[in-house]
Parts: sequence; C-alpha cells; structure tokens
Amino acid sequence: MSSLFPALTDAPSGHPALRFGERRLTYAELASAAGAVGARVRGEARVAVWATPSLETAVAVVGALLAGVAAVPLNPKSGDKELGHILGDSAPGVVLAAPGDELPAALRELTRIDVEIDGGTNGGTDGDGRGAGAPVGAVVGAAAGAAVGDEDPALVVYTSGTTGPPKGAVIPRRAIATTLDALADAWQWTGADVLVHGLPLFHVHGLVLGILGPLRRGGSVRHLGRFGTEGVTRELSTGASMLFGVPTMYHRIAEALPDDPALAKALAGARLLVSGSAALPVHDHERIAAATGRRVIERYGMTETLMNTSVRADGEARAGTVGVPLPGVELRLVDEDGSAVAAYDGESVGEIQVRGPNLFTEYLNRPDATAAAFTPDGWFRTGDVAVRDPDGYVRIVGRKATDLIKSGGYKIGAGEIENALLEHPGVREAAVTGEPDADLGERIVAWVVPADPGSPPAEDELAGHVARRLAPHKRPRVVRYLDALPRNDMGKIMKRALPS
Ligand code: MCA
Ligand code: AMP
Repeated sequence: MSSLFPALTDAPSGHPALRFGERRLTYAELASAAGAVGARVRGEARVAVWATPSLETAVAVVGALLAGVAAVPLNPKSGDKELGHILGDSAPGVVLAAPGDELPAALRELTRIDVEIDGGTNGGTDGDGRGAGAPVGAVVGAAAGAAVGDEDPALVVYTSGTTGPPKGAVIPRRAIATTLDALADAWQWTGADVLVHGLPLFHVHGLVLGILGPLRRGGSVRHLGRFGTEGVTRELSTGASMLFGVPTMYHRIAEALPDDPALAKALAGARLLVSGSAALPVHDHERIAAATGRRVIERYGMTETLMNTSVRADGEARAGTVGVPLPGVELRLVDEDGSAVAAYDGESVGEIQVRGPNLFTEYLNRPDATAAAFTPDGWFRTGDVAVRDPDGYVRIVGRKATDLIKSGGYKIGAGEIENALLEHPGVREAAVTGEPDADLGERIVAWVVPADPGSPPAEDELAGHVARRLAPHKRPRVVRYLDALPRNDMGKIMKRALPS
C-alpha cells in the first residue's frame, strides 16, 4: 500500500515534525528514529507502547506503522486490573518505552525495547535538523514490513462499553489514511499547519488526529505535555496555527479568558480551533466567540469509526452542531423500529449509524461484540442519538446507553467501575451514574451500600481504589451512601430511581 507518511521521505529533511517541550525532531530525525524502531519490531503481530506524552511514544507508533506492526497504546496511569486485561487480550510481543521509564510489574515480563531518540546523532534537543547515518529512504525502507496491506491493523485502541472490561478496537491502516485525508479536506489542513495540543496519546483524539494527523500532512505538532492555557497562549503566539482539545479544555479556556488578554489574542490569531470527544456546551462556545471573535468548530468521531462529521473550515461554525458527514462517510439516523429517519427538520431523532472506509475492522477476540455493533448491511451502530438540520448539519442530542459516561472527554463504562467497587471489602452493593458537571461534562457518581453501615469506606478510599485498579480518570468524584439500591421485581437495579 502507499505510505501512511510520505513526508518521512519527501519533506525537506530539516522540516520540524514533532516538539514536546524543548525536545524536538525534524522529519529526517523522525525517519531515522522511527526507522530504527521499525527494524527492531518487524515481524511482530502487535507491540505495546507505553504511551506517555513524549517524543518516544510518537516515534514508537510511527516505527511500528512503518514496519506494518499494530501498536497497542497503553495509558501509563492504567491500574493493575485494566493493564492486566489489555495485556492478556492483546498479547503484545514486546513493549516499547522511553529509556528510563519505570514499567509496572505486569509489563516487566515482556521484552522491552527502549525507543532511542538520538541514535547517536543529536539527542533530540535543538539539533541541527539532520540525522547522521544512513540515508532516510534506506532507513525507512529497512523498517518496512513485507507486503503490508491497507486492511492490516495499525492500532488496537481499548474503549469502554457499558459492561465488562474495555474492548480492543482494531483500526486498520486504511481507516487512518482515509479519516486524516477527509479531515484535510474539511479543514484545509496542510503541511504548513502547526498543531498544538495537550491530549493523551493512548486514545484516537490525541494519537491519530493529534500526532499522526500532522505527520500525514507533512506539518508539525507541538505537544504541551499537559494541557494548560499558558502553553496554548505561548504556542499560538509563536507560530502554531491549530488547536485541538476536548470540551473540558475549552471550558477551562472560556473560564480563563476574562482575565487573560494574551490568551484571547492568541486564540484570535489561530487558523482553526477544533473541539471533539464530547459535546462542547453552547455557553462555552459563545463565551469563547465573544472574547476572541473566533468560533470553535466541532467534529464528531468514535474510537471505532475515527471521524464521521465535522464543521468545515469553509462552512458555518454553528454552536451545538457537529457539522456534516466527512467525504466518504455515509451517515443515517435510524428510529426505534429500525427505519431510517428521512426528515432533515431539526426535530426527528434517531440513532446515528455510519458506513465508510473510516470504520474499524473488529473488536479483538470479541466476534460477538463485533457482530452486535453492525447491522446486517454493514452500518455501524454508534449509540449516539441525533437530529439533522434542514441543511444537513448533525446535532447530537443524547446517547442510547445511560451506562456510558463521558467525563473530561473519556468514555467510561458504569459496569467496569461497579465491578471495581464491588471488589472493595467495604462495599456490599454499588451502582454508578453520570451527573452533569460544568468542567468535565459529566462526573462519575458512585452509589454505595456499605458492607458495614456503621463504618462505610471513605470517599477518598473508594476513589483511590478505582484509580489504582482501573485508571485515575475512572475514579468516582462523588460517593453517595445508601441502605439499599432501588431494584425492580426482577432484582435489577433501577438507576433512574436513585435520588438525585
Ligand atoms: C487525582 N489524581 C489521582 C487521584 N485523584 N490519581 C490517582 N488517584 C486518585 N485518587 C490525579 C490524576 O491522575 C491527575 O494527575 C490529577 O490528579 C488531576 O486529575 P483529574 O482532575 O482527573 O484530571 P484533570 O486535570 O481534571 O483532567 C482534565 C483533562 C483530562 C486534562 C481534560 O480529562 C483529559 O486529558 N481528557 C482528554 C480525554 C481524551 O483525550 N479523550 C479522547 C477519547 P495528572 O495531572 O498528573 O495527570 S475520545 C476519542 O478519541 C474519540 C475518537 C473522539 O471523538 O475524540
Ligand atoms: P470514544 O468511544 O471514547 O471514542 O468516544 C466516542 C463518543 O464520544 C461518541 O460516541 C460520542 O458520544 C462522543 N463524541 C465525540 N465527539 C463528539 C462531539 N463533537 N459532540 C458530542 N459527542 C461527541
């Protein structure tokens, strides 16, 4: 197949590719470092990547892709239970990590490959832009896997469902190429763009859009390490042209703007401000527009589908909508009876179903879940509920599953948190719900029946328990104690009957 990253061989060798703080790589240096990784992992079926927000993570993933090997990005804050599940399910041959990163016990049994950035050339900090050693084409060629095809897996990204442990969405190379090219069309995204963001690199948003996106265009990305408004101001004031973020980040920007004229100026000068992963509240959209004169554009995607719709750079950025289907993506709304909703009237609701080359292939080791996710004629059931405006703009109005919570842009299944809570000796029964939260969109609430009503486990104790077993972003932000959970005659917990 054609290369995912033509710029690795075609870009001017000194052209900047990646920057994380003061550490940076040109295209030539990236080709050299990623080529070396590719040469070492060639022949593996899957490799795990310890996905810290670092140059090494980007180099590891590009290296694996050069070799035609699927990368499984791991949240470096994953707890034991989550990590154990992902490793058991995806069975990576090796783990790629930055030299010096300390890995948890579960990963120490795997062969470790340290991602070397300098390759003996320039240490990755302010180099002269030219990697020494073999010519770029030769290095990239040496990494290339034999007969890598468009349908071959590029990534396995773990995503939560309503119940059970997260599922590994197998994302083929073709989906990455087509989604990034469709976004280039919608956003007029070119190699001249410089992207800034502070997103995590173990999900589609930060990794596929935020790292592989600029590299496919031959442009550059500056990663903030961790999101903050100062970093956004600094980078947008010094050459960055685009900002990607989740709504929580735009909420924090909206909160900061009244006292931060430099931030307002920086945002006003950006070419494109893009939000996704959850709904951007209209209030935050309008506050940013009022302070900067700029409208944030929203795009809508999923781990399984990559990107489905977007407001176009040359279209109208209307608050509360996710724009129109991207080139190549078929989108329909389907009502409760399974028939398509034809009306573009801004009122008729239906589940969004999509079809196109942007879709994943399967959930790893889960043919049951894969089959359930598609209709017989190949439409993917997103579970998101929407209406369409007369001009085709899609407005997401809800979700079919109440047991999926979106907090800070992370999708979190209530069932996996309930299971973790039930493993705590102080918990007899547990139910988890999401509640509206101005900052996080939704916050996780745990309803707990203590094993000993006289001494219930403390809120911090339960939050820490979930954070250690699963991941910190899955911890309950609020714990409410009850004598019993409301149940129906069948014994099923009635979450709607929980007091609010
Ligand atoms: C607090 N912390 C704890 C505990 N309490 N750690 C362990 N145990 C505890 N009990 C730590 C946290 O680990 C974190 O550490 C720090 O305290 C602050 O935590 P928190 O308040 O949760 O984080 P935050 O700063 O409020 O995070 C907000 C955020 C984050 C930055 C917006 O939610 C985020 O990065 N969201 C992005 C999600 C995303 O990329 N989603 C894309 C998936 P430390 O500060 O050191 O970390 S969706 C997708 O990909 C689809 C395709 C799409 O459409 O995009
Ligand atoms: P994930 O499974 O973590 O990839 O999250 C995908 C889900 O995020 C989608 O099914 C939507 O519910 C939600 N989502 C992503 N982008 C948007 C958006 N712009 N507006 C509303 N919801 C969104």
